[in-house]
Amino acid sequence: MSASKPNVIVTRRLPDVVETRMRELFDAKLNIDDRPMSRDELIEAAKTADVLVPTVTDRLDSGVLSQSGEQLRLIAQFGTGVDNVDLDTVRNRGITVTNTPGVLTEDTADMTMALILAVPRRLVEGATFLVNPDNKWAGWSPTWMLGHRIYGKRLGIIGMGRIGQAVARRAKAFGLQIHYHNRRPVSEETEKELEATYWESLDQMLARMDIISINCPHTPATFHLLSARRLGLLKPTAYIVNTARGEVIDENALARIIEAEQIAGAGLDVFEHEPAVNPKLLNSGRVVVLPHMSSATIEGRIDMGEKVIVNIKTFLDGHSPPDRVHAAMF
Ligand code: 8YV
Repeated sequence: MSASKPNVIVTRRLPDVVETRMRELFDAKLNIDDRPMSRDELIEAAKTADVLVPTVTDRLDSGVLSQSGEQLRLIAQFGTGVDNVDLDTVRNRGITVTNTPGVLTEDTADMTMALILAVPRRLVEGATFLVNPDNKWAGWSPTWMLGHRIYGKRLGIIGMGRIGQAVARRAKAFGLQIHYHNRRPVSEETEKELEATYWESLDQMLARMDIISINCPHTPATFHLLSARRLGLLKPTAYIVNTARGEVIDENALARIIEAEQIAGAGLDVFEHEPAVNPKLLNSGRVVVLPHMSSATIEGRIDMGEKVIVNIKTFLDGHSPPDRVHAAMF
């Protein structure tokens, strides 16, 4: 690495305060237009950067990373999920990867809870009805716009890490019964606090839940974890909420079962082929769709940027960065 300021390439526009600090500390190449980089531009960036700061929208697969320059030593992801980065290739090339865990936990859990409320209670349907000039509201009616109660229902959380637990805390306060599936049970203390029931068998849990929330990372092991077969285990009255990664659900299979009314509905913030969304999901009255915005708060994005800076600084100072990613974590 050169003795002058390190060459840090940031692939997307970040909050002003973060970019200002990056300019002070590094020879920062910023993306002021915020146009997502093409594959060729990513390859060029990997060839020239000392540090690369990508986001979820940058696919750093082995084809891109195998062309990286000798000087690329750190990929400081702006985000918690690192499924856009081929971790085998980075390990083989001795490149360190860091992420930004913790600072988007509460915001993501808030949005998950918002979807858990919005879908069964038909919130978007109701809100858009009134503002559509084609609709004439005839006034209150005892049988109109009826949704389903969430109080007392069973919530099955898939992935009981930081975000899963933050969802559980909120959901418990709303009177939901907490169930979860995870690689291993959480501590007894946490289970007690959340009054949570562990299901070793995902299949068995799915068949008994009223609402499913996906809160696990996307890894080779969780790709299409909710396969067509598993989606078929859900009760016809069940809802699915996904604020994690679209790839965890077989999106075509989900669209089919929604269309066939084999489940009651879904709340989706993430999609398998973003920014594309299966049109059947867009046009279904029983699905609430959001454009990947669960962590989209200005506070969260500034905290994420701060974490990226601390990870870069510590790494460049010769220390182990606080949020170093090990493949085994995912
Ligand atoms: C971010 C996320 O918006 O951090 C993550 O894993 O999914 C998001 O909330 C995005 O990934 C930033 O790269």
